Amino acid sequence: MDVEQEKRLAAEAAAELVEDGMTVGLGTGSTVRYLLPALARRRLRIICVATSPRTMRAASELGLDVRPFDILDHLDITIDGADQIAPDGWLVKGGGGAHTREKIVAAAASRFIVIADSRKPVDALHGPVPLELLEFGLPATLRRLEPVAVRTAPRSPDGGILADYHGAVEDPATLAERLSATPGVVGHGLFPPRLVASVLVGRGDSVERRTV
Ligand code: DER
Repeated sequence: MDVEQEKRLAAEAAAELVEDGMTVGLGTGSTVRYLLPALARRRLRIICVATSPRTMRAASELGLDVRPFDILDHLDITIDGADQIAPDGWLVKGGGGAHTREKIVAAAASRFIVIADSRKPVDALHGPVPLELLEFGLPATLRRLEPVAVRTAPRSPDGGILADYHGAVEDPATLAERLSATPGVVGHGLFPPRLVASVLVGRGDSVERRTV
């Protein structure tokens, strides 16, 4: 299995869904790194919004028109990777620490397209679930979230503390509700199926397309 080829195939298939004149949300991660050149090659008149400084830099260097996400209140399409993809469309995202922005950009789009290699589909979601936490009152928040570990990695693009919830994920909807309701949690990496339009998974030398 050539994982990089699978990422590239899924990303290139997603790039073909973008049409001239669209507004496009760009995710973050190594699969999106294949999306950006595929989009740039098509020389479309599109306006893009990036979910992280590294995506913004990479997209701008390729000549894509990247604008701050304060001039638009809606996107035609958002394309992003995922860490895990459950059969019912629940996702775990946030390995790259940009999940709070990614969820905002995914939710703002008419269509959210997930691109992934064949390692990402799972039978059932499992931890860790990425978290973004407010620094204020961090010890108290961590106590409420046990089992949880704070990452040593850099902070989120908005300066939040990155951590991971290491508990069971039997029922993603219940856990998502609990995490969203926990004071101090700014964002978490559980993305519900209602956000996802379709999933493009590279498998070998082809792309499996699944509508959620
Ligand atoms: O951090 C994120 O949410 C990324 O989108 C991640 O879920 C996928 O990263 P990858 O494309 O490098 O596997």
